[in-house]
Amino acid sequence: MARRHVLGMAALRTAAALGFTRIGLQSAGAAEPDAVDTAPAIVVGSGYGGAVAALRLGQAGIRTLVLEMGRLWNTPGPDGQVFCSTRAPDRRSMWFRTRTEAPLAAFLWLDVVNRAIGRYPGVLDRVHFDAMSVYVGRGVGGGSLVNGGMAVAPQPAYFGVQFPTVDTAEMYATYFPRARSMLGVNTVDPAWFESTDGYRFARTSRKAAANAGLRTTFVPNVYDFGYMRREAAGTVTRSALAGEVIYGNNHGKRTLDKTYLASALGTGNVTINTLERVREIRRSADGSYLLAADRIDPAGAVVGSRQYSCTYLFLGAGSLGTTELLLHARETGALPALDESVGTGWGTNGNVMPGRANHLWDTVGADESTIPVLGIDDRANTANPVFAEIAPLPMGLEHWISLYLAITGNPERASFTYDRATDSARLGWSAAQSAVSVRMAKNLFDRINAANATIYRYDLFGSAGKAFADDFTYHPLGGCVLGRSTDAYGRVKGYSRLYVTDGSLVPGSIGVNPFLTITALAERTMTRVLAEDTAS
Ligand code: FAE
Repeated sequence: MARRHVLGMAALRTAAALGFTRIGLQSAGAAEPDAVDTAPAIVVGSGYGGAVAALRLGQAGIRTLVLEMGRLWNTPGPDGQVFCSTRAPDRRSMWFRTRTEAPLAAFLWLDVVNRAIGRYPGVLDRVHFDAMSVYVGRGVGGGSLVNGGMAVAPQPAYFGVQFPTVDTAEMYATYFPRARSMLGVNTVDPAWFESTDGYRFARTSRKAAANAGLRTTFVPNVYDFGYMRREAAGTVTRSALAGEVIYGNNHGKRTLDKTYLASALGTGNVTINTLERVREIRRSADGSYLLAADRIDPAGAVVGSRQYSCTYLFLGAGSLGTTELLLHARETGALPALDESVGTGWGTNGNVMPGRANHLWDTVGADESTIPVLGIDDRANTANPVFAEIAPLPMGLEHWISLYLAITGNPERASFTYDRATDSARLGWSAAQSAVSVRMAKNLFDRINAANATIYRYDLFGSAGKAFADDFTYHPLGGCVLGRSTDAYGRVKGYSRLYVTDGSLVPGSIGVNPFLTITALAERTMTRVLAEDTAS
């Protein structure tokens, strides 16, 4: 396996160096071979669900094509870096935008955060719906390229409530450990955490929480903490300690292209086509699946259309991408037997982001690590369950702000509907549903402010002077919920050999950061599907 992983990494490097949009062991040669348009298995999307499917299919000897709308991220730009920094974003930062749309829009009410950029298939997208916008990663590795790397398992009891058809004991004994090991999860050394300036902000927030009688807990991560310690010691190039995260980390983070996808390519059975966006799926008379994909050029123009066919189709396009594809297929009559529940059960994982102002003597440090490692755990509070990630705000100066990403137990769910006029999906999430997350988070942070005689920051989230950013989520979940739109293993109801492996399976909330759960569920699906469905 190690040798195969190395071969996969080499294929990724070669494809990047030669500017290929098709990545596989074969493309390690000088010329890009003709594209395959028929494969036994196709995987849509290369985030967590897609990457697990690709690796396990490849290992089973099944020739597999992965279609990813984003680009491969390992070619240095003119500045010698693959990714741009959060402090000086350029066209690499966002998906076909002329201006960045950072979650934190302002500082002291000033519009100093966002910058004009050129249109390009950048790594972070913000998808706008009526009352909610959704951040997603674009590229080979999906959300792993832009996220904070927090790899947290939910509480078993909550997992059991959300997934009544899944054997909880088996998940915690087999699939969560498998996901952790494959993703390269590690933990910060507690002694180093206590001493390093990079986590002064987390220690300050921990003290404020403790003053309110609240418990904090360490959270594992896929960022290599050994690397971060060397960053702090000045022996390697800085990434987490240089403000890099939402527009990509140039070093230190074990993103999917370095883990699952490198191993998948190393099997020799997996090819990844980039800058190809699947537009529609249907089924032919012989039961195979037909896909139409648009080829996108770096300026965003559709420069061609490709048709693909496969026997086994795995959807890993994320909660938005997979739900949109299936909703479109059902509503246009391409896959009319899809269940009525497709498009429902969607939620924000209760995401809401507040900031607090600390006293002058409670400093957060100018050198914050971008990688969160602590969460305030108030999930036992049944009226207002909250797990609040202590989030960094790496501005390169002392600002006395404590920022949080609160994951509240908001029970609100929304549905997508297909809008025929625009041929797109509309999300029925309302501002009133976000207000439920705010109420829950406010309950917690009011207690922290009262115990510390501190106040909220009203200058961070736009001109309206909001204390809570409640109009975006990092954690879109649901739309094709496990056990409702699919069977208990992600097999889509109404169609054989069609599977969902991504965050759309999670019913709107998982109580903690979701990618470990998505990965573990995908591992469980692939174990079952490869044992039962592909044998004949
Ligand atoms: P995802 O990773 O989104 O992958 C879907 C892939 O499919 C993407 O590469 C898309 O470009 C591609 N795609 C979509 N539609 C199409 C199409 N039609 N044709 C071809 N390709 C397509 O899906 N979670 C954590 O657990 N811990 C964290 O610390 C954390 N921090 C986050 C920070 C940020 C800024 C963001 C945005 C998210 C964060 N998340 C975090 C959420 C996490 O990244 C997310 O739950 C997973 O990435 C979802 O995995 P999926 O496999 O569902």
